[in-house]
Amino acid sequence: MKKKALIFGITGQDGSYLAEYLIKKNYIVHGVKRRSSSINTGRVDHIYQDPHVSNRTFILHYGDITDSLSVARLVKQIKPHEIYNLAAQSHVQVSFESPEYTANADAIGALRILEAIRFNKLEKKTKFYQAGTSELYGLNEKTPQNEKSFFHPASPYGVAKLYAHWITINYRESYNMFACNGILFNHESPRRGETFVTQKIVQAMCRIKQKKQKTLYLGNLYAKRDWGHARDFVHAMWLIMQRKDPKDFVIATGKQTTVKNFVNLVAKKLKIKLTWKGKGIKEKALDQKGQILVACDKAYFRPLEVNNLLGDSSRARKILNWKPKTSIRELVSEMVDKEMNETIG
Ligand code: NAP
Ligand code: F7E
Repeated sequence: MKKKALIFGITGQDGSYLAEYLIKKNYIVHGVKRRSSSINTGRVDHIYQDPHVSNRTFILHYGDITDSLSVARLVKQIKPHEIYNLAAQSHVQVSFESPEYTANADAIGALRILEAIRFNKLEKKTKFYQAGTSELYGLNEKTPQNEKSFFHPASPYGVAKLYAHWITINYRESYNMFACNGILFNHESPRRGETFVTQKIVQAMCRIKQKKQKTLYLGNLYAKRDWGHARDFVHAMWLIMQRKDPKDFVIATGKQTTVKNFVNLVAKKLKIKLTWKGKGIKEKALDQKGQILVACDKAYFRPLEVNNLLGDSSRARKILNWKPKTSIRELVSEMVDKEMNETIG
């Protein structure tokens, strides 16, 4: 019998890679998408199967993580072996603008799924994965961060995810459920949302190369992130769920890059020569003709910044035998190639 997985957040970056991965592993994948006025399935259209096809391995359902009834109904109807909770308002800066919604989706959303498993008496059958984040470490700048490092979230997003982290552990300890957290550091891909910094840089630099845009405006150039590839990271999610005992794992590359260096890597790939000048908000990157290609804009600075993230994933490397396959240069190359191929002409 094929295993059934239920993915909340199927239309997102990770949901799409995870669905592809599980279909290849012979799962039947059920995904939850929310209703929107324009179509939001672009990342999974290539694996879509018409409802009239018999023995479908990819099935989409409407639902919303802020709607307990739809969550409970789907869990009851599908009775999945594995649930991956990837659904979230996942943008840190937006969480300062919409803190209440972020708490509802990112914190209580996890509780709704856990309760639906319990309410439907599926504790023994259904395993639960919670999409945890390096944003939990926040102001704890002591690197590298691992499963034992203390949490000090620095945004409504981070605080909401802290609740989700602990409620997952609480259900595991209270009800003996297989419920676990992957504490994933930043991971990117050509499918990354356009307002996250890596994709924003790639898209703008490609447009600059094609003379369709003059300047890229950014916020803090000196934030350091541990950037991996989403494809490698969804593999870790699956490995976490295959264990006999539920355990939480940090997933990271163990290598750190600043936002500014990410700009330099993209410029290098596009053969754009940049010269950096100035300091603070006045820092700029110019091309050989003296045109300003990159500048800072206060609008992109956050009320509170997470400056220094670098993960130590030795537990995952030892117990799960997981390690990242993609270097940051390969990641940049893949993102730039995809963008250039799509926008040529
Ligand atoms: P993403 O691209 O922003 O995808 C988020 C997904 O959640 C989308 O499918 C979105 O649907 C869905 N969603 C949002 N609100 C929802 C709601 N109320 N009900 C149902 N679905 C909802 O995020 P991602 O990069 O794939 O990340 C996946 C998960 O990992 C998120 O929980 C994120 O917080 C967490 N995480 C991400 C990273 C990273 O670096 N990527 C690192 C650590 C943790 P729409 O398409 O309709 O918006
Ligand atoms: O910012 C700085 C910004 O928005 C990265 C989410 O997936 O990873 C992601 O959160 C850094 C920050 O990602 C701009 O201040 C500078 O220091 O790409 P980001 P994030 O905040 O790290 C974690 C692990 C998650 O869990 C989240 O869901 O880049 N930065 N200038 C900028 N950031 C943005 N977005 N835009 C700028 O113009």
